[in-house]
Amino acid sequence: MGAQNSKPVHKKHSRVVMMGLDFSGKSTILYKLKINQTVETFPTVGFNVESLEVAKNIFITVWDVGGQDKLRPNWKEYLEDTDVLIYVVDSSDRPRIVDATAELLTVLNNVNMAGVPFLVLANKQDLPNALTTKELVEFLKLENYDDRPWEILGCSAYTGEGLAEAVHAVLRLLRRTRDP
Ligand SMILES: Nc1nc2c(ncn2[C@@H]2O[C@H](COP(=O)(O)OP(=O)(O)OP(=O)(O)O)[C@@H](O)[C@H]2O)c(=O)[nH]1
Ligand SMILES: [Mg+2]
Repeated sequence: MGAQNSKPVHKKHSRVVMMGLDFSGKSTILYKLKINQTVETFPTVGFNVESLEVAKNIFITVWDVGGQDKLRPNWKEYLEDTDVLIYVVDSSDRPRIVDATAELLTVLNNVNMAGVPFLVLANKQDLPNALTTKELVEFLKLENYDDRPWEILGCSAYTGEGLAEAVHAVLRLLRRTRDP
């Protein structure tokens, strides 16, 4: 059962797409969630996909799509039927925040993404120069997205900090997706 005032997740298998610039830590996050280990990753060409049981009998299928600039034109192929977008940001990569902002806008403007809720993961919070979530709300212009639910959370795929909260946030957002 969901919490009071929120409907239960309506599907047993939900589709979650994880995007973000290359090197932001998407694959590291995916495998930390899946096997609870920090694995050595290589830049993803194409995608990784894993199914996770996030609550009893509630599964999400997470599509982790390679983020190198030459691969970003392919992102649109993954968006159909998406229930929640996870957008991963390298919080220490200040020079590329502008790119991260533009790419997020492109994804959310896609016709398949109308009203789809999203979670921004401000990854690499273990690094000393990491931007805070408050700063990222501003840089990513998140307040502009008043047409859908969204959340932002800090995390570190290295330490695992924030990842349990991230899963809870995805569950919350899934309860707020449009009715099928
Ligand atoms: N310090 C720190 N480094 C991290 C963290 N998460 C990932 N990394 C490192 O960041 C680099 C990129 O991680 P990946 O998971 O391969 O990044 P990606 O977003 O999947 O990249 P693409 O597949 O090219 O889109 C790797 O060297 C990771 O070890 C983190 O939380 N903290
Ligand atoms: Mg990857």
